[in-house]
Formats: sequence, C-alpha cells, structure tokens
Amino acid sequence: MKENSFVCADDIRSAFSAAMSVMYREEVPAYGTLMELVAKVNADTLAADATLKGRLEATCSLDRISEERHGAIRLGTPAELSMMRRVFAVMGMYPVGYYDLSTAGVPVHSTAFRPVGEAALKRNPFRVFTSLLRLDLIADETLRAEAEAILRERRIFTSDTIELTEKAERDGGLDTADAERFVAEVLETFRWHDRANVGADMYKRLHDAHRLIADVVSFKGPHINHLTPRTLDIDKVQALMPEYGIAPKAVVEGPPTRKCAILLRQTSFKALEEAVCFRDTDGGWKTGSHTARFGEIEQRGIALTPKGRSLYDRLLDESRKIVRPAADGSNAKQYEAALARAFGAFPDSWAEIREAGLGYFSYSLTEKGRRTKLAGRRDLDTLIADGLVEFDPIVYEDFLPVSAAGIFQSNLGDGAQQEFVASPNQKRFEADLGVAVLNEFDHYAGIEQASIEGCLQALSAAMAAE
Ligand code: OOG
Ligand code: NI
Repeated sequence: MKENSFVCADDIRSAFSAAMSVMYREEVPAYGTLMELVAKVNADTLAADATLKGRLEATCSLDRISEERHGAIRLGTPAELSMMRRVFAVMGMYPVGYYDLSTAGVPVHSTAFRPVGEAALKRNPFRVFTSLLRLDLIADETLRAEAEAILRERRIFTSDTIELTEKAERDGGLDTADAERFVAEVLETFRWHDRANVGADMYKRLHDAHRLIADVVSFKGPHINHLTPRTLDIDKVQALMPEYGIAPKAVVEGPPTRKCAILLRQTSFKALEEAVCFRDTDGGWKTGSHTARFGEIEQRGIALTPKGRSLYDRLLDESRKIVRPAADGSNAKQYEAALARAFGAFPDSWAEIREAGLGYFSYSLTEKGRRTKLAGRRDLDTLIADGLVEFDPIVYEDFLPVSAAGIFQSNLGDGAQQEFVASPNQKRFEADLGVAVLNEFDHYAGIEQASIEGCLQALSAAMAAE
C-alpha cells in the first residue's frame, strides 16, 4: 500500500475527539449545557476584546475555539495501560509527564496522552489524562486480590480495536475505511455501562475502600469521566454555571486571575449521581446509583521553565498553608484572596517573565527584523532591544498534580478525603506503560530553541543572500 493513502494521525484524532463529544453530550446532558455556556462566554469575550480576537485569529482557528481540549479515563491494569498507549499512538497521542496523585489521597498515578510538536497541537490539541489504579495502596489484602481477579477478567477493547491497532503498527497507518472503523471501535472503550460487573455487596466494599476503586473495578470499561472545552474567561463561566442550572466545584484550580496567564486554570461541575444496576445473586439485576461523570473547563497560559514552575509551586503551597479550599465553598473568597496575595510575587508582564527566565517563549522576526541584514551573530537580548526580534508565550499543554487532585476530589464527594503515604513510582508506571513518558520541559525548551535558531538563521541568511 502506498504510504500517502493513509489517513494522517491528526485527522484520526480529530475524528475521535468529535465522536467523543457527540457521545458525551448524549450521555450527560448537563455537559451539553456547559458547552453552550462556554460558547456564549467565548463569543462575548471575543466581541469585547478586538486585540484578543486578532491574536487568536493569527494563531488558531476561531470557529474551533470552544471545542474539547481534553478528557480523562481511569484504567485498572498494566495490560490495559500498555494497550491504551498503542491505541493512542495510532491517533498521534504520546504519553507526556508523570503525575503522582497518591499524595493527594487518590490511589492512582497518571500521564497525559497528547500530540507532541507544534504542528500536531495546532491541528488538534486533544489529550486524554489517563490514570492507572494503584491497588498496592489498598491496605485490605483480601479486597485487593478480589479486585485484581475482577479486573483480570474484563476486556475493555473490542477485538476490532486490537486488530486495527496491530494493522496500523504493521503497515504504518490506516486507510480511510479502516480509520473510520477504528474511531467507532475505540469509542466503545470509552462508553458508559449502566450495568455493573459486580454485585451490590462487592460494589459497596470497593466503595468503602475508596470511591475511585469502585469506579474503576465495578464496570466493564473505563468510561470517559469528563470532557473539557477551552474557555477564554474561566471566572465568568464559573460565576454563570448556577444560572444555567449547573453546580460548579468550590474554587477554580491553579493560579489566580492575572494579566499574563500562566500554566493552567480549570474548574468543573460536580459529578452526577446516575442510575446503574448491579448483578443479583439470582441472575437478575438490582438498581442502585454511581457518581463518576462530570464536565470541566480549562484556560491555558504560558508554559513555565523549571525555575518558573518551582516559584509557582512555592506560591501555591504558601497560599494553601493560609487557606485550604473547603469542598463546600464556605471559604472560597478567602482562598481566592490568599492565592492572589501570594502570587503578587510572580511577575505579571511578559517582558519580566522572560527576563527572569520563568517562562518559555517563541521568538520571531519583527517587520524591521525581516528587512535587516546582519554580519555575524548577535545575542538574543540585543536583537530584542534593537526591535528585530519579538516574543510570544508558548502555551502550556500539560496538567498540574495539585489541580488534578482538586478535580478528582471534588468529584469523589466531600467525605472522600483519605491519607496515603506519598509513593511516586514513575519507574513502575513506565514499566506498566511499556515506554518512558516524555519530559514536558524538554518539549517546551526544544520549541523555544528552534524558534531562536530560526531567527538567527533568517537574519544571517538575509546577509548571505545579498
Ligand atoms: C482526572 C482528573 C484530572 C485534570 O484536568 O486535571 C484531570 C480524573 O478525574 O480521572 O482531568
Ligand atoms: Ni480534566
């Protein structure tokens, strides 16, 4: 088969995220309402800010601004995780970053499967935050063995998904008909099952150990638990949710509202209680309920360097020592005030952030730079000072462990706080995954460095062409 008859991985990912969106809106109507609210707030924000509109027009497609940027699943076994990695690879999604959530009382560790490289991100930035359950953190050995046995029996991928993934690996891609079939088959893995794999008693025991364990072990597959569109004004969507009949979580996770957005801000509406049935001993079904699925929104800012990230972590920690956000929202205002005060120490202009080496930037030639020829190389700061080179923030494409924990917690119910001994185990995670995760800092540094080289080369090429 000729290579050019393959569908590009970016297109398979786009088709997949569009199909997920349709499915999730049908399954969780409140999510459709959230999407409408996000689209409205984004339209209002663009209408009120011509500069923002112009900048976005130049860098991304405006008609897709309110589309999903990520979703999340929770897997039960190493075999599921490594197969999931192979499935995502067909869609051009690779594991970036390692997140240990044990410190936050959630017995999972995670990575984000996402497109890597500027071109692929621009085509469609859809990512899936993927967690693997850590039964090793469960004290009750009997229950752990039972949960393992249940998980061992289930098959979360259709046989066609496996066959098509192997075909893509063997041939180097999928043709149009296969790609379409692949998307439809993979969707099955993410679908909701209202019939549990277990009886009500087992569900209760799993649930008593941790709600998240019940969510992973009790069902046929790793139902998508949320999707997340992008908003241009997260504070406004958070404030408007109740008016639309949606209950938001208590606070927005991440940095406070700022002029120069950094990293990632996110919030969600609380998971809904849904009817499910459990296996009865007499072969019938017994009705009950399960709470897992929600909707989330995100607003992204600049990717921070290790130095910027450690400042972020320190300031977040400082403000949380003063006020820890309560799940019922009773101290939300105090938390916001403490957060804003702590982040007064984080520079809030692009020039200062750049000078202090806190963030990653993409460099390009100015109009003047494009007309200029230079003999020899100059350093970057001189080129900027001379008005030949300008810089734009590189967007953060990853996640934040404290924020992710806040999202998990708000959807596990208010009584679910539980302590685990912190035990990050990236090596174990990578062994289960079958590859090492990519390092996000290397990725941003690479994009920045390539943009600098591009400018320097263009300036001397202009010379050579004379
Ligand atoms: C994942 C929660 C983390 C995010 O955006 O940080 C997450 C989950 O609840 O499974 O999606
Ligand atoms: Ni999320």
